[in-house]
Amino acid sequence: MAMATALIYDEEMTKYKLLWVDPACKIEVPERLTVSHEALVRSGLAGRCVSIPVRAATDEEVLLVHSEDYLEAVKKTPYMSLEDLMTFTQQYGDVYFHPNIYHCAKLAVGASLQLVDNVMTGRLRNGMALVRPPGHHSQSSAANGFCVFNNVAIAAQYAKKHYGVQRVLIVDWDVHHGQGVQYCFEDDPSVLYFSWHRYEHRRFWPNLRESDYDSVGRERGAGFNINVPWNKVGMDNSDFLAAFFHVLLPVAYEFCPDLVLVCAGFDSAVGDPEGNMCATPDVFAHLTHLLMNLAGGKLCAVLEGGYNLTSLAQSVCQTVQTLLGDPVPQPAELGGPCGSALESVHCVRSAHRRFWSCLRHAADPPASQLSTERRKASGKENNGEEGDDEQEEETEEGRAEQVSWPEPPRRVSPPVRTAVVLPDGVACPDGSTPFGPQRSHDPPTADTHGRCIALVEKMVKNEMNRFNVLKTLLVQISRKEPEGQKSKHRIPVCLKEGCGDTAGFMQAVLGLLLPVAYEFDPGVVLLARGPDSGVEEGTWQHLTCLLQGVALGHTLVLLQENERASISPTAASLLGNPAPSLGPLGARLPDDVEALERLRRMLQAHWKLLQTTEAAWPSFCPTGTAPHTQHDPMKSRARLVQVSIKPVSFTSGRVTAAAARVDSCVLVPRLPVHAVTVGPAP
Ligand code: X5A
Ligand code: ZN
Repeated sequence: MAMATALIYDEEMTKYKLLWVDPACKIEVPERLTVSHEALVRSGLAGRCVSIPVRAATDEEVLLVHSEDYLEAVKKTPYMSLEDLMTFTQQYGDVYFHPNIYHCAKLAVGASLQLVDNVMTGRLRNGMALVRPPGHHSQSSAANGFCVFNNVAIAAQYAKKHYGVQRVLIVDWDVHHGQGVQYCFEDDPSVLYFSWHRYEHRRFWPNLRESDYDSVGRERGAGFNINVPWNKVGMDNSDFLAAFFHVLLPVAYEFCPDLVLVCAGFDSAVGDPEGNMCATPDVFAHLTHLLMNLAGGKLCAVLEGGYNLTSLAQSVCQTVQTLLGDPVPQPAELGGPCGSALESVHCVRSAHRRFWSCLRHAADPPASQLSTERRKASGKENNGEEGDDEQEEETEEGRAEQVSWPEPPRRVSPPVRTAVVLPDGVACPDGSTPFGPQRSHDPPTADTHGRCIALVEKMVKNEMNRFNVLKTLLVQISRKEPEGQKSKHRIPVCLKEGCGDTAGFMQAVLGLLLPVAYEFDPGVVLLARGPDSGVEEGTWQHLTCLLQGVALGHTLVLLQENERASISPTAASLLGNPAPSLGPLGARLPDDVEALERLRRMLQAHWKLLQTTEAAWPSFCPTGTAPHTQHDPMKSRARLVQVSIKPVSFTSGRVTAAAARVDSCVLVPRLPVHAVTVGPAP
């Protein structure tokens, strides 16, 4: 498969602007595109992408989503006087026209279609289109919210028509609700639309009843429209990741798209005057990474909003760098989702539980009396203080652009991405580097055990975390029964039919392992596969890929010597190749879903990212204390978290010296796996 990432940009799309005074539209400026593109050029990322020319969409393509009358009306705008343009504009909400916007809108659609063409033909792996005007608010016969034609909706229809794509996932991480996309696919089960958006119980633009969590789609499309309304501003990385772990990802894996389109708006990032959210630009690296193994890696991101030029440019860079396959940054301090976010997640999960097997055990809908609408003081952003919501918003509105945040740390591509330690006579997989005595400058540890240790040392060099302690996440996949005491740091997951049940396995990975891994924030991940684990190769690759979201991708994989066929697929995953599509996941075994739910509820007092419901709700926390407000002194001292999916046993030891830097590796030790000792100082 082709490795490259497409970047589509054309300066022409900067050549229109607001020609009159309109406070609602003044933030949508040409510089949004120039700063984003310049940042990509300056950081060297643009140079690593394949640049694809834009083209103008044809009438036929625009008509895939829009009405003829609307297209004909927009066609006349290049010839209108300023006054006529203003009048034409007035029939729509929060949008402006300009003599050149029709031309740019055709290019924005064409750019999105160029991206789809390149990705669907397999010429390029994935890509991003930097476009203006944005698209997700525009509707069949209406411009809206700076949008003229619905770029992403047209792209989805086009992919279905020209490539016979059966299932498209549209992820709309823009801070506004893409109601135009929702209207387009509401009754269409072949397009799953997910959108989170600032809502504030309908007080935020576009103030639509149908943006709430209970708009799930209709008729055959019921279940294929997922709205996560944010009812407070100030949502942060934890809130966004919680929505991914507990809503989007399980459903997306169950849905199994052939193509992923992202309405990539960055007004959901910190500093944006529209969103007033607190997610840092590096969260987009994680959002991108978590989607990159769906649809065999076929992901097309199309720019939507983003109005703080600094935060926008940084977020665009994070997204593109992740598409290029560079290791993702360490997830910033994840304190767990706030009460209001949890309430939203809870509502969405219960609204969708009848459609998706992965949500079947979601909690009942909340009693309306307990809604955040009535409890202004809940959530972290106004910590216990009573206050008038409206007034508070205005203050925050004014502050948004003055908020400061640290520039995301530079992300580096390691010189050696994946090293392998192999028994004699096993060929080194493509793209990997053999590690061992065959390289003269390596330590003279001839045995595999010694080489394992030396490799771990290399991986963690200069990557000690802020406590200056090496935290290790140990993930063991095995057929054996779990042994030893369960605790918050030792989590055995037992699946009824073992790891061969892909639906159950992925549920455990997405809903339990990843949230714990992200919150734990390890310095290194040890992923060990015991003998005859029963896990399918493709599923294993997904696990390997997904776990690289933590520990800067420092992943050590241990395979059994007799599983040589797994070496290449594993190395491919460590090298950043997308895992193969798993096919739509069937129903999870009720026993497994229930066991996992039970485990999650048990652990969520400690691991806040496991929460899917506000713990203060009576059914889950009879005492009424929210566990996530308690500080757990043990957590910062914990150095090892072990998640075992039918575990084998490991012992802790000490890692000492260090040498050159390696990011990930595959090991096929001669010794039994349990002889490898890695861990904290005693
Ligand atoms: C694409 C986008 C926002 C429109 C806001 C109007 N549109 N108040 O972010
Ligand atoms: Zn937006």
